[in-house]
Amino acid sequence: MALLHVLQYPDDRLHIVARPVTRFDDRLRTLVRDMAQTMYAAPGVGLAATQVDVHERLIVIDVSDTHDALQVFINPEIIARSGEEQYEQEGCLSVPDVYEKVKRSSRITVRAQDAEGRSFELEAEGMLAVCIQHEMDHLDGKVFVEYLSPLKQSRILTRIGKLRRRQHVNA
Ligand code: K1U
Ligand code: ZN
Repeated sequence: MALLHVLQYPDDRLHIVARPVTRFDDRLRTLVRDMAQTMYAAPGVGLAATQVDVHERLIVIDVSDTHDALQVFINPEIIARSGEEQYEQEGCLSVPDVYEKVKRSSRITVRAQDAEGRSFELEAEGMLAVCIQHEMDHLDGKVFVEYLSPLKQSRILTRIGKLRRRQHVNA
């Protein structure tokens, strides 16, 4: 198993639209394992392949308190949305230390495949629904801060720039 490098915003590679997974082979299962290990180590509750510079439609999620309920979604599609849209606080391993509210569907039905290529459907609400929508945005090249106002986005970019310069000086 291996820890993968997580791309940091702003990085143009975070805007690449991922292509469908077509081969359900050992390479894919190794990628799933490495992504899960990277997510748990971060720590985070989700990770999209885009964030580790692999532009294929694959996400891993574990929103359990016990970190033992890994969910893998390959070629995920939202096939139904219901309930009110709600603002929930989000974070992102590609945008460290930024937590902002984003409006999302409160209840979704997802169709996806598992690591063996078997198709399944799942209804999700709460944190799982938020996380699936956030990770699926990554597969479409969208980072959650892009839902925020231009002013907030520019403040975030300024803050990230200052942090990077400080890290560079201290390196
Ligand atoms: O970068 C990512 O896409 C992962 C992201 C997922 C997410 C979190 C919250 C709302 C929407 C999507 C994270 O995991 S950020 C880190 C985080 O939220 C967390 C870290 C440790 C414990 C609990 C949560
Ligand atoms: Zn993210």
